[in-house]
Amino acid sequence: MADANTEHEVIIIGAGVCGIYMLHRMLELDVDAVVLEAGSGPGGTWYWNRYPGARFDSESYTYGYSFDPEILAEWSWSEHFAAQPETLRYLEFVVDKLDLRGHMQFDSRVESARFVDGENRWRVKLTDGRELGCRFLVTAIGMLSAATLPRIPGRETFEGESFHTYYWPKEGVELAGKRVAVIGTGATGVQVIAEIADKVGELTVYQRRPNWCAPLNNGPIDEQEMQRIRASYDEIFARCRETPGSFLHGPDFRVFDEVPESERLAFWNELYAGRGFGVWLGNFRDVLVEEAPNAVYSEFIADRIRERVHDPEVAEKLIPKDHGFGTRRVPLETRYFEAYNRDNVHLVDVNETPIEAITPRGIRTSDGEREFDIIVYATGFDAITGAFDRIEISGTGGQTLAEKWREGPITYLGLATAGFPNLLTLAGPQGASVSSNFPPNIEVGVNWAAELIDYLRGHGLTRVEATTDAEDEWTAEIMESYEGALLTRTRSWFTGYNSNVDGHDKLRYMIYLGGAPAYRKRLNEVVRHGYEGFRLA
Ligand code: NA7
Repeated sequence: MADANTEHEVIIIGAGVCGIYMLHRMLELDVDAVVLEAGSGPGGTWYWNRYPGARFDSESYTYGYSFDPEILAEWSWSEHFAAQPETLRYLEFVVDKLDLRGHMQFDSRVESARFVDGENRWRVKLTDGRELGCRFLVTAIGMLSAATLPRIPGRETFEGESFHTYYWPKEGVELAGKRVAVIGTGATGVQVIAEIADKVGELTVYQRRPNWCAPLNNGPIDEQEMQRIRASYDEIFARCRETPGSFLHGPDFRVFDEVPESERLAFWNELYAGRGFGVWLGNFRDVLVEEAPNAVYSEFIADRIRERVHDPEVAEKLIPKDHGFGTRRVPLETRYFEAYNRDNVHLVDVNETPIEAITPRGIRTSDGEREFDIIVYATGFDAITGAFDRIEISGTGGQTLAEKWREGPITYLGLATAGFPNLLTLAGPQGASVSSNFPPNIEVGVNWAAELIDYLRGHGLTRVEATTDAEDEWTAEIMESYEGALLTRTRSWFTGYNSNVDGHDKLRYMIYLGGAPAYRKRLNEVVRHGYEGFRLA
């Protein structure tokens, strides 16, 4: 007889933004579902990333869930871009409000999942030896949850404290007076550097490639403003539904060449002084897709950096020369560039003086050794597919997902992949949630998956699998959308590069570039055509 504690209809891996909502939808539909979560509490990204400065680059009120009027009415955001502790509190509030904790198992890391063909069920093994079973396996494992450390010799010999930003110690880190090194200047490095510059003794930043950073322009939200925001949630979410990235900011379709220079500059100054991703996604569309306008805008941003950094040599080092603005993820910052005007902050360009080794006392470059008390690795993630690769997921015929995706992901709608029946890859590669404001598109993907599961149950079906034709077509479409896109001309996690992971040194088709509205339309069509592209049995 099936054991009610281990045998479920649905197992959801991950209790982050995605897993929380998926669980809620399952319970609403009266589906027996459980969440397995490696952390000791819910929150996912916001549970783990406790480094100083961690915060949204999405407006808080566009990042919160939109589905529950009571949550919207009861929750108040304190800042336009909330910091990690507040976001974690928010997700905990949602979990408790929806009474989900009883269906979540924490400290439960999934090691492997195996599809049993004859039974149309998954067997799921945890690292603690437990084994569970389910009909449908839903991954909500995050797109930036497989942290990667740099391949620098001697890392283990360092005698001070060292950690990846993702694993910033829960109990906090004493920074006052400490000699701190930060390696990496992506969105994470930029946040942590700006936040700790005036809290540490000495801060040395090891930069390989600078990014185009721009001001976040955060600000507090008082009760009155929160009331105004609450009253406009309908418009806020409607606006997010219209824009390609599901942010408040969408492209300006005026033709770049037809806008007089003075008008263009006034617009750009406005964007630079405005909140959030307007500076990137609210720009002229031409700037985002065409090289010449992109170069003009990049120079505009470079001049802002030159204005903000006192030492011209340091300023030039902080200005990207190998890629145009917005072709990699734009880190939003608060006084990041000003940090380099401080006497206690030092910038080391590792192209000039490469890191040779981590030593027991610090970091040795070709220029000599510097001693540190703390080394912070802000070196990023094996993005989007890394979390999948870290679980041994085997489908029909014993093939593993890691093998299937070795040369890059192949999916149908970013939600399923042939050979892996009853596996729904929420927040997986080639879906819209990974290339946009995460929660709005998570809601879309979760609703779609929940309806599919409900449909199958309603029709007495026990198996759903993407066809190879459908996934070939989808993946070809994704590849086509990359053609000519400016972001393919540079290496970043958007395009699947990671110098710290074997084989990740070529372009991978990781994200959907067609925009969230088109993606939603496509999902609806698939349903309308009776789950076209899926084999149901
Ligand atoms: P990112 O954006 O991948 O940044 C990682 C940074 O670490 C980046 O500056 C890398 O330089 C640098 N890096 C990685 N390996 C090395 C080595 N071996 N030596 C020197 N420098 C290295 O990750 P983040 O965590 O900042 O951001 C990830 C996302 O999280 C972000 O986009 C948000 O959406 C949230 P590189 O540029 O590769 O030369």
